[in-house]
Amino acid sequence: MRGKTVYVLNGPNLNLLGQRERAVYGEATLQDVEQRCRAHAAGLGLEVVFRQSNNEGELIGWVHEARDKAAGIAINAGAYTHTSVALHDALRAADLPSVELHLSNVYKREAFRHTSFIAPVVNGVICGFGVDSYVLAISALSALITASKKG
Ligand code: CA2
Repeated sequence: MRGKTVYVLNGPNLNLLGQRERAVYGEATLQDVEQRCRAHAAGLGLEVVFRQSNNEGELIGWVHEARDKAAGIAINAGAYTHTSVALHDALRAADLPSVELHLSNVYKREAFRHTSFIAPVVNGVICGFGVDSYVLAISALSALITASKKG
């Protein structure tokens, strides 16, 4: 049901979580992240559609789909965060409550990760808390959805 569904979208290379670069991204696999998201969302009365793609166009298609099927979007766009005008345009057009999130604190890292093409078109950004960034993003999304229903 649209009003209770949130899309949690994951961009390129996040399928490798828990397998490589554990010092940067932690031990959890993407499947572990999905389970954490589902459990946390259930406690808030929300259902999760959880997806990952290495393809920019597929991510954009899911943002379009969310417009009709979801109450909000949490997105870790991976490296597309720092490059994608197309994702910026899609999120702006979706016009849903939305949160950008990152596992790592991108501001402690290379300068090219300090720019987000997505941040200007989402409600807020969460980064640097590992898998908890997903949990925090879902909590924020839940509050945004509740507030948008009242408005
Ligand atoms: O910190 C994040 O969540 C990022 O979105 C992760 C992206 C990175 O490009 C962003 O700047 C910050 C990279 C995801 C790649 O994930 C990997 C996981 C394991 C091994 C290799 C890559």
